[in-house]
Amino acid sequence: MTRAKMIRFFLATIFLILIQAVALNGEEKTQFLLLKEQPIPKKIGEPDAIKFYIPADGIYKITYRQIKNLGIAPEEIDFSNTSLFGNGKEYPFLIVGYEEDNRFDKDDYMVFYATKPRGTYSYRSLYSDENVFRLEFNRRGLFNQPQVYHSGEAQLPKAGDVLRRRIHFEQDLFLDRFAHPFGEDTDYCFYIPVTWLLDKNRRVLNFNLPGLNPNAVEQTGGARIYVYGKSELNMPNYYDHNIKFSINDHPLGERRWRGVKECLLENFNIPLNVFKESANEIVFELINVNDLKMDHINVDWYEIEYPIKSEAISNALDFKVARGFYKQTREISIGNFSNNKIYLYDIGENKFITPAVSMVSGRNYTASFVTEQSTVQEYFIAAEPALLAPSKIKLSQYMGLKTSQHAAEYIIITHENFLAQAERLAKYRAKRGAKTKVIPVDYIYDEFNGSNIHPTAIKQAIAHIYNNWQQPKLKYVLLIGDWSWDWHNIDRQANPTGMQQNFIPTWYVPHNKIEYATDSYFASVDDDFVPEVALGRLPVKTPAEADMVVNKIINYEINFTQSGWRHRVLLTASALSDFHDYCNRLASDYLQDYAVDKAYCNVTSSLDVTQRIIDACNEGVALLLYAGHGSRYYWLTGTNIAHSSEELQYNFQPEKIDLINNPHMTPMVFAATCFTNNFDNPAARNCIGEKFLIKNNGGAIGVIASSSYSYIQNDEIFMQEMFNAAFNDNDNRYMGDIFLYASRACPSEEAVKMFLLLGDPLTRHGLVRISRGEPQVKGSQGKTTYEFY
Ligand SMILES: [Ca+2]
Ligand SMILES: [Ca+2]
Ligand SMILES: [Ca+2]
Ligand SMILES: [Ca+2]
Repeated sequence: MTRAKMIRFFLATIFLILIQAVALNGEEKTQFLLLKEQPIPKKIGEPDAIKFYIPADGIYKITYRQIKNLGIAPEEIDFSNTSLFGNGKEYPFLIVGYEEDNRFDKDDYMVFYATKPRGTYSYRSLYSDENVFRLEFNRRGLFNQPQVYHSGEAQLPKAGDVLRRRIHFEQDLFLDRFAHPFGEDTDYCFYIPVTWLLDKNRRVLNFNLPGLNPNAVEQTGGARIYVYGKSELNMPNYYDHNIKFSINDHPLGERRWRGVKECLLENFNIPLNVFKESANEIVFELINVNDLKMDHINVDWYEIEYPIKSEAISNALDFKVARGFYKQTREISIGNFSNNKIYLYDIGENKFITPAVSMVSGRNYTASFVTEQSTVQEYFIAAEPALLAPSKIKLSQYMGLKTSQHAAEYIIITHENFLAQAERLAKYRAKRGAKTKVIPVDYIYDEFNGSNIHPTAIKQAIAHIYNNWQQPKLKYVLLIGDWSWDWHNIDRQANPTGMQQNFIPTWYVPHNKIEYATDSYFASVDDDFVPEVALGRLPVKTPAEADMVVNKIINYEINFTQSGWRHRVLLTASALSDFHDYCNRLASDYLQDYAVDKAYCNVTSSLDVTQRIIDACNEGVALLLYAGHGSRYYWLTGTNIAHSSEELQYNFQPEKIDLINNPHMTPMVFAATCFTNNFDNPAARNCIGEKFLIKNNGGAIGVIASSSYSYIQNDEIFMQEMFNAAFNDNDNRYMGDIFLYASRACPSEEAVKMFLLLGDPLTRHGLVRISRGEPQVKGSQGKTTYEFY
């Protein structure tokens, strides 16, 4: 290909991908960039954009030094060929001090308006407290085009007392995953519960309304209240939820509804004299219908709209012009600024306006501009001292993930904290012939989601790689990093130190009024949950944990020649004959050529199954199956369903794994029970699956189990397919092969979604038939001559 041809080809590819990206998203709230112009193709490895991490709504200032610190010379940026993106759209930006000399030099700075993330249901995003705005290179944008609306000597009528603002009150003080709307980005972080329990049926929140203007033209204020019904009565003729709302003893209205469902109350006719500038009270009170006293509602957020004075509050003001002010050209003046560098942004029109600034007295400035709008317009104005700084500024590097020029059959998607470990594992795999690529997850967000964290970006990246990269086709995906459903670290009882647990997101699907984590979402390259690639996760939280697991994975394969343990299979079950029968069936159907050890609980026997698991692991076993009752913290290997902590100690708990010492003889663990792989629980204490995997030189090499509630029938079918894959099909040499086979063969969609592989899918499983004699691998201990490909 000639250079010109290559460029044309490259352009066409990028264009197609972008078209596809837009088309795929259809009507969804897409974060893909809507382009006005064809971008110039980017070079791999070059800085692609500057990323600004935005924690709050406001006008931001970026200094020369902040950009220089990234290793970029601000003087050399061609601002006529850059553009600012955020929230899936383009934003205007100014470079103050650019006009005089066409250079961004030392005392110059960049100014733009940006907003924090908002979810569909709340003002918070489920995945991040920060939004990312990107200054993208090689793309013409809305640079330095402020509209001067002020004539300076305009003899226009002055608009007084027509400004209003809205404050959104939302604090995420507790989690309630049993009562929230299902779907993408749903909010289960609530403000306060209102319930008959513990006399919490009347709850009061206080709020202030700074700048309240009692002399406003419009003598009303408004309120929006969003609550969520949690309880259900299931009684005919009764509503599940009955609540009334008031502000400062003024009733706002009542709401009655049924079901675990949201309810929005809106009232924009609240007399202005109800409100005070400070110490207002909003009251949420349950109504006692027929003395039932059974109702539980969670308050998510409320908003107050109120008239304000034409004065900045601490040098900034978000405001809109009142409805009664349509179609009149008037001058608006906002006073009380302590600095004359004032920036005014028109939110609806997405543009900066240059206001006229006049000094009232020594350090008191007023900014004026003209409105001639026919609809309500919202603005944000701020003077220099109130300009905000991003929480972080980073460079985005272009890796070319969306092109088709790479190839990998095995990719590791890692959080940047574990990059060194990911690269070490990838190097080991590559040495054995696997075409491998490490992708820091931020690169995926950069190229697929405008740099914002979202699981959909990971799914789209995997699908793109599967469909468009060169041969060999993608088959194995490893995610390195834990995730917790408590992104905001609210539940400090579960996670007292507040340690970070959110590295690589998972996907949530509803089940019995709660949600559970599924990674099959990522492994399916189309819209269903049936995987096309074998995907596993290492749910590690620290580089030390990542080191521990990566070392274990490598050492396990290097030490394969220690062979006796590889014939052994341990089947364990809790005290119910159904489980015993089922294990016996698996043994007779699949395990004729293996040394099978069975340890079943029985009410009449004193067999210590917990101890048998520990002993068998210490002696060496290639596969451990548990079938029975269980939770994240126990397999029910004691004789009764035990719930007190004393009874539980006879069961197999995560801490029992500390008693296992089995370096290089680490089994695969299959669990046909609930919650063994409930890795996304925010509790600092790891679940059984995590504990088995994250253990130095021992424990398990991989755990295939459910992240949530599961059912005996589904579990049985899934396990049967796992055994089919492991024992009947010689092509399934890797853990991921077994997991992928079972996930594709299992007819229960729910089981496919719930079962997760905690481990590296490209880890060779240890199982070897007795009849085959010694393991069919070349080399000797400590040598690295095995051929996995
Ligand atoms: Ca300059
Ligand atoms: Ca909330
Ligand atoms: Ca699929
Ligand atoms: Ca975890």
